[in-house]
Amino acid sequence: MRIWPLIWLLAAALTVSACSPIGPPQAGGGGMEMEDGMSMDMSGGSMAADSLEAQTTENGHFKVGAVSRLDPVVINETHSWTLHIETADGNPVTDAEITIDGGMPEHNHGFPTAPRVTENLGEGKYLLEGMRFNMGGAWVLTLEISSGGESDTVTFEFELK
Ligand SMILES: [Cu+2]
Repeated sequence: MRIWPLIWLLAAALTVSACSPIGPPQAGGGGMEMEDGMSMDMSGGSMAADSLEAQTTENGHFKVGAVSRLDPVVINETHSWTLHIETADGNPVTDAEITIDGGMPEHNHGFPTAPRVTENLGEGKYLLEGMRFNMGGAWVLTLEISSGGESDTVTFEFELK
């Protein structure tokens, strides 16, 4: 019975690509992605690349902008963003260490990828690669930023609809 290993492989692949890589499987979470071009999400989801308003971090140390390089942002497409970081008084932060977190709090899952800053572009700009949204709905993107002995956090909330 040579077909069984294939079936197990397929089952494993479907499990891996299901809605919740981190939390438990969700019921009715808005759709599951099978693979590219086979999304079961009926609502899709998109937004303009510059939808996120610049924000001040929680403790006021930095001002942060985040703009997608894919316009519009659509689901199921891996893409990059440009981050822009300034001090509170408007000077570019050129030596920031940035870690990325986020996902869909309502669905209790994170990003389907592990986005991270891969390049310091100078003048306070940073390249964030590996962004991908696997369904429409409410997402958050959290940045933890360290520079000059200060560490601070900012969370962007947005919706792909
Ligand atoms: Cu979700």
